[in-house]
Amino acid sequence: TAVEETLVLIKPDGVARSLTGEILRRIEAKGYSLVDLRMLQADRDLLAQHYAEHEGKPFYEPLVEFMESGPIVAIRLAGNRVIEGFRSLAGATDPTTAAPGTIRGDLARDWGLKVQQNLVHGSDSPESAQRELALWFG
Ligand code: DAT
Ligand code: MG
Repeated sequence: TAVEETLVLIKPDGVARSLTGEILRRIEAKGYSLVDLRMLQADRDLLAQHYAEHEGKPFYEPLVEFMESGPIVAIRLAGNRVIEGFRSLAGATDPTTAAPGTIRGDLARDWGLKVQQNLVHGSDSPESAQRELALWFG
């Protein structure tokens, strides 16, 4: 069977805070393979498709506005069990309670905003990974 792939995004807060290198370092040090990588400014249409599952939730609008606010680094990442493994590296959604040792736990915090600025996105299932990789990498 083919090696698993996932979509990782370094969100606008990660790029703005110059944490791109630190985040890539952690991913590479863990042993996953960078297959493709691009920096882009996401438009609303792409973000609406990416976050379709969250439409209508209270944090949806602030989330899309935040994701539109600056450049994003999109990564096609490969490795056995990389979907689960990257989410483990990233830590819990809420950076305040994300475990120390994780990207979010070590490098992100609550800024008192309506949306969690938690540095990274990782696909949550094989189905999501396929769908999201097609959106961001075509
Ligand atoms: P994850 O990014 O850990 O997969 P998710 O898919 O549930 O989390 O949510 C997508 C993003 O939306 C998340 O990274 C940050 C934001 N978010 C989620 N739940 C939130 C909440 N209760 N309050 C504010 N922002 C939230
Ligand atoms: Mg998610």
